[in-house]
Amino acid sequence: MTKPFFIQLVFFVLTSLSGFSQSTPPQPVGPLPNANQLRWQKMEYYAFIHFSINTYTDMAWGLGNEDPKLFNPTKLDCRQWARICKEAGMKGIIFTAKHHSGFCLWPSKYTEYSVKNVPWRNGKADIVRELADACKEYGLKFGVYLSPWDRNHADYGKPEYITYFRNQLTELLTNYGDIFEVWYDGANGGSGYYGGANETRKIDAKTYYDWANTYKLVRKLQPNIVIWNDGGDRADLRWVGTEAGYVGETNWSLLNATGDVPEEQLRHGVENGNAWVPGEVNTSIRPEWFYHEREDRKVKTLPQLMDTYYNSIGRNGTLLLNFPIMPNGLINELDEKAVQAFAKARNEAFAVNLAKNATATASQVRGKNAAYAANKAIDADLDSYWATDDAVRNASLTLTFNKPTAFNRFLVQEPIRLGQRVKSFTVEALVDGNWKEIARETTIGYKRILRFPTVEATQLRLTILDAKGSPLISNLDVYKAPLILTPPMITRNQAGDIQIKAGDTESELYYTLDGSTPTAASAKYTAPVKTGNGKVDLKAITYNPFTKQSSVLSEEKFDVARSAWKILSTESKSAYQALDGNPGTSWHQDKSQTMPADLIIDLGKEENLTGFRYLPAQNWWEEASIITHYEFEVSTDNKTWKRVSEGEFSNIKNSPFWQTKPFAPIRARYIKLRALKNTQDGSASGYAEVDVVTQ
Ligand code: FUL
Repeated sequence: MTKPFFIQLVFFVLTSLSGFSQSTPPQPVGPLPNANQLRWQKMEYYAFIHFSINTYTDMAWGLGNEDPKLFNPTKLDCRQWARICKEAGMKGIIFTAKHHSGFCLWPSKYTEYSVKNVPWRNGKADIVRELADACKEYGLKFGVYLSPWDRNHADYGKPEYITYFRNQLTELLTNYGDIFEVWYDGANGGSGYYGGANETRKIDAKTYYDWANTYKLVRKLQPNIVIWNDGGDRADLRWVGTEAGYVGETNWSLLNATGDVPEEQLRHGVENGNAWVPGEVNTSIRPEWFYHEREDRKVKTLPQLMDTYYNSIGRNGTLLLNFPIMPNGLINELDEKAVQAFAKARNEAFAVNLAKNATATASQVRGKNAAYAANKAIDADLDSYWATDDAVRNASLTLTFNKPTAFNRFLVQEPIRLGQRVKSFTVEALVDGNWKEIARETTIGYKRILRFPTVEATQLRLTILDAKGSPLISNLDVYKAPLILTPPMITRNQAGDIQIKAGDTESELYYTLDGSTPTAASAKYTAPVKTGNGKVDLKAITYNPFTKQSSVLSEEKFDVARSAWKILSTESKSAYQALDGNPGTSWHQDKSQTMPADLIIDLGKEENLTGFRYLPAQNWWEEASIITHYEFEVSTDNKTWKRVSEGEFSNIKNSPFWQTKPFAPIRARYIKLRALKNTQDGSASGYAEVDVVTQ
């Protein structure tokens, strides 16, 4: 029914006088997320699970020729995986149904290289089914990883393989219920078994897979899915350019949908990008994605996991945290404990939202309308928001606490269904009557969480300095998180002296050298510990004398000291940075050095060698690249050499951590690490550290 004319007139006059027209909702500032991307973003935290045939060969990537008989998870229990994920607060699981080896964890009709040809359970198992069922039971969403690169399949590289790939995808997206996300890794390393051809096959990742048609198939089979792909075409989500567990502080959920995406844009998104492609931070709870017993002492510590949280979910990303499955088919107890502690610490940090004890006021409210008032940012309803008039780009929102309040965390959210808008903002605290700036930042997005030293204040002010449209804030929380002590960093220099460092200045450090667990009664660290030339097992804790709390333990096992080592293959003094025990410093081959490039070292005396270790330059993108293929030789006289190991450092570019290559025991005095290939053709290879393992 239309309103009588005079009411319409009064309405018109009122709206014109008071800016009431601004009581209509603000227009979106595109590009915008679609419903699947919005649903996905709200999941925030979910698991990756890596398990395959190479779990049984202790490799990062299978070669495609591994014997299916090796696959023997005697205690397999997908319900254990789901329980752990659920208790950890995760919302779903993405499973490596097929990794690069090509081995399928479901009985695909299209290949013999799968669980159907293993003696375990007489070839009757379907691990994808077991996990899909366990996810349902625990109320988790389920996703699949199907590696496009297949090192087993004879047709890989030919058009026929694309049909095979889509057939497999159809099986996975048809037979296992709702799939929330599908993952296509971009690795296309080249060499493989390929049905017995044992050769290197190169494909053009942009054209070979014909992603556009694969995506159509995916969306037809699973209309609610999100697609992750860092290979060819951009999909619904983007890789953030690293597997180290963080996205850029500036993080736009936008990208230009076509063309190559430089690493910089993966990390930060693109402010004026033409498509909504939010970042997903994928990282493993251990250095590598698959299980290696040697990494049992390298499980991410609580402070590392908390950093990962703030650097992913706290920066407008989601967190995809990986569990490697052990050969027996279970998640390791240490990993379980780590995610439990992580969940507990998050619950403690975000237990009490202090913004609840505050009143909110704003410099400007859209049409002076209560529906957009400042308190909409603290009303615990994520759908309502504080808004300003359309023309506003700069505005502030102030919380006034009912008493002086101490806090060290600030959480802020934009209603992203109307677009990501904020370009820059500050947070200030009113301390003793003066405004003190505690943060000056750029983007917000779905969620931004800031950490800063505790301040006690009567007011807190969020000022939007600039935005792509009128700023909208749907939520604002304030917390006082308890302090978490960081485990100490332990390094040993070439002379064999050990340095221990705490993450803060208040704490003390205690250590042991006899394998026992250090306490505040153990040796106190005051200066580098002289440990001579032998092997050393050092354990240390950070201890806060005021709260009497200790950190999680750090442990480093060092092999023989490198004090007598001499580098023979170069005169360059800086080459010794590869032996200095400091992972932060590195040496790179001379730029004129062509491949293969040798690093020859005299150990000073004969040793019983059983392996070598290589840590690539950690800032490799700036000056030197990472060795991916190598040969390792040893000698007693620096003349006749014996090759004791050769192969690839799989996935080292994305996971630039320590690489350990064991070999049969041998006595030698000279070692030669030969780089055959590195990540950037024609560039110099970089070394942060090179070490040996002795018997
Ligand atoms: C990488 C792969 O090559 C790794 O093996 C792992 O699956 C990771 C999630 O993606 O790039």
